Amino acid sequence: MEEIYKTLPQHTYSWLQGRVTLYKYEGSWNAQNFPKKSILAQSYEAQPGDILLCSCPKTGTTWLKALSFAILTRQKFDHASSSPLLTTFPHDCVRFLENLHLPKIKENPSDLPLLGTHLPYSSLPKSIIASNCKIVYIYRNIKDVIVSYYHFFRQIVNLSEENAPFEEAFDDFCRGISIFGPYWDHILEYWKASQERPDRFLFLKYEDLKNDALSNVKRLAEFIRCPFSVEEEKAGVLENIIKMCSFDSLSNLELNKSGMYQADEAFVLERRLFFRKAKDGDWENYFTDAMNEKIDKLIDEKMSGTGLLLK
Ligand code: PAP
Repeated sequence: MEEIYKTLPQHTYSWLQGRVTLYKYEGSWNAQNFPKKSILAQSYEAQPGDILLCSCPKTGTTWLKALSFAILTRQKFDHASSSPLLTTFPHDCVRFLENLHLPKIKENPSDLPLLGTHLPYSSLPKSIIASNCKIVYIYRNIKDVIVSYYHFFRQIVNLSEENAPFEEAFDDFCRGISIFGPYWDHILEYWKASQERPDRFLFLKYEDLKNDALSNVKRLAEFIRCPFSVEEEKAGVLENIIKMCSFDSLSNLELNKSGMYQADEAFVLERRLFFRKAKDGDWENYFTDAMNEKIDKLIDEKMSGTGLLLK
């Protein structure tokens, strides 16, 4: 690994007072330990029924994990009283593929064939690419992702907004220098793969999930081979899942307000950092007109013709 690091392009975030350095490996930026995690993940042997929840950070990963977990376990647990989501952090209910080499922090409560990953499509284990496993990809308006990303990392290194200039964070993100970024490349790799095998992919947009949870959660359940029956719909099972996995419910659980999440060998994070505001359009409180124009232009260039809307 030492030899690999020496050859990688590096970038130190000055907006985080130099406390975080990213390395570019296989076309995407990440923390120093990432190449090792990516290499270890390659040994994963895909199982026929695997479902992979894929995303760039800060685009709705925690929410998608909670929803998918609740959908698949709804026969087994009562959502109001016994769901593991009431006692276990969503990222411990559904583990990250790139962390499977770590000892289990908490037993996956039902050993579901469900995994999350932030890995770019081109870095997925070859066995997954070659398999028929289902891939759900969540993405979000880039402007809100930038703001969410900024606060997450600023808080991880304990900096106030005054000491972490947002403009610099914005510029780095627009240069593509973000964890698992460039953000648009992450999306486009999955998108291109989905054009070749549409049956394997479901693309969900964070904002659509918020604006029309009912039909999007139904789509998700159908895609992951666990559709709601007419009886379940009549009995309000769908609504109950949406409510239990909502930002208000999850962020108010004591377990998510306090306590720590072991993100990897070296990195322990406060769980509360995964639940900030969950507000669409928070970017308006941070962007200048010039920033807004710059990002609109960038996204027009990167995404034109794809049919995906990142603004
Ligand atoms: P991760 O990739 O580090 O796990 P991720 O869950 O993708 O992060 O994104 C966190 C964002 O989702 C936060 O957005 P914000 O900074 O704009 O507030 C977080 O608040 C939001 N979020 C977390 N849980 C939910 C939920 N249940 N419903 C909607 N949004 C949520």
